[in-house]
Amino acid sequence: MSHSISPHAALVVVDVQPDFMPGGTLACHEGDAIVPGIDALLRSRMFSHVVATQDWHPRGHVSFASSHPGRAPFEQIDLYGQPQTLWPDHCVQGTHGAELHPAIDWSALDAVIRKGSNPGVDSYSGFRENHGPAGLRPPTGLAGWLQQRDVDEVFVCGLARDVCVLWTAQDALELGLRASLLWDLSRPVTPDTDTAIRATLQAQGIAIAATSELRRA
Ligand code: VGL
Ligand code: ZN
Repeated sequence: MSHSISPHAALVVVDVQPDFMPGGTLACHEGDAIVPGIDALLRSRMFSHVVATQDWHPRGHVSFASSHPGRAPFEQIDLYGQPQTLWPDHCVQGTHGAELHPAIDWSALDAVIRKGSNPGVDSYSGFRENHGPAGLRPPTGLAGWLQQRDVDEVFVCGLARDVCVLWTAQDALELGLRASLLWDLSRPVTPDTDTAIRATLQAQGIAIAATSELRRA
């Protein structure tokens, strides 16, 4: 299938940061393999709107296993009545691992949404925090940014395919946007999730797209 990129489509590049690369503190499987393709896609100027998200945690963030004595990375705890995976320390504000990846030319970026900066709440989706008072999950502003530009379709890529990329695409769909996940420009943090992720996307109506199928409108 070929996807023609309308002026009402946005590219959302999720969490392409050194800590999610091999050698980083929360490495995604082959995370570095997507870097040249994302660089080329940004340079192509194919999208009228380009947004990046940046995982941006303070030291001691609640999602870090190191903040919970006796707990190890990748264990789950109950947090505000919901499961929270505990991660290795990652994307600490101001560190090299938290930068937007230095091998990508980000000049085409229109906006950067930082997320996860609330010390007590995680934020997987680029659209809203994982929890909030009275069940109201605080929005990041991305929804309004897109809606005010008449965006009706998003293509989501980046890291991690099974966490922040997935949650961002799901929220886009919930907001009434058409959503596609650029499969070749994403990688998972947990290997062997590909089959389950594909099934989830298909069941929910999120398209699985390849960068090679993208065509200028
Ligand atoms: C992510 C786990 C923790 C992601 C961020 O970008 O997918 N995963 N923080
Ligand atoms: Zn994080």
